[in-house]
Amino acid sequence: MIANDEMKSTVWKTTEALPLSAESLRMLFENKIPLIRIEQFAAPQECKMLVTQANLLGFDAYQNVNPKIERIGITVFEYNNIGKKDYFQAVAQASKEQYRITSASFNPLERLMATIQNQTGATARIASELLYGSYHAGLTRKIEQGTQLHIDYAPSEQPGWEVGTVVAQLSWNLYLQLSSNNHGKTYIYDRQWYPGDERHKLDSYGYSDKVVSGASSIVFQPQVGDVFIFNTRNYHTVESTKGHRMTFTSAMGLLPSGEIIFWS
Ligand SMILES: O=C(O)CCC(=O)C(=O)O
Ligand SMILES: [Fe+2]
Repeated sequence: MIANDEMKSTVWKTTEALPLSAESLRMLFENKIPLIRIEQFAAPQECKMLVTQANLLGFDAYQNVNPKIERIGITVFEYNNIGKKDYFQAVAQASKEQYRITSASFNPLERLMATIQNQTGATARIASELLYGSYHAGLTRKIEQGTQLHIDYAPSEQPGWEVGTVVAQLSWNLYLQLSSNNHGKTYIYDRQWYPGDERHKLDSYGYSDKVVSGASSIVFQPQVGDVFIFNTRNYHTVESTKGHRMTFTSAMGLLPSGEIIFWS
């Protein structure tokens, strides 16, 4: 039982990004470290080809999100309002679009799942439900005007979905295109979401700065080709960029069984 706000913060044992291993992944799920970095996960040319294909296909903006975020692919976040059945009906089309991007270069999700299985021994698979089948996993996303302070945590946001049964949730981003070394940084706070925080929610996804008052934070500046993984139950925010900022990303969660599932 959490007694007060103070106990919710300052739990990280380091402020450094660690390389991927069974141990670092466990500590990230347990929120004992802020960040895992996989350097040179993809070659610059591989990233460039993904960017070209994504721009050819064209992006849609997230619904009900300000400032604007663009993406190719579908999200459980948006289908919360539309309906679960509709999400699963849209999965096939979303996979087709993803294939049009990745077939010209490589599939970052498949590479990440293989890397995780090889380096940690965990079972990694795309999330699925008995009744509906496979989730969609993998967004090509442009966050160029920044984000609000937010969390991504299916147990609170998608309680009626199988992804809502994860015991911890992370996000991984492969940085495909960045414009400037001084903008578009990502901030992560040493402060996780608790149900009482809902009184500080501002709109469809943003929270007031009050929830992180007094909490320490880390900031990272990605390079093209890097993967960064962090715990999205922790409050986080992305700065605006002058120019382009494109990533390939999905959510990943730990099931009580120890399996790691991926979805968007
Ligand atoms: O683009 C980023 O650096 C992080 C975006 C984000 O909010 C997430 O992956 O959950
Ligand atoms: Fe996020």
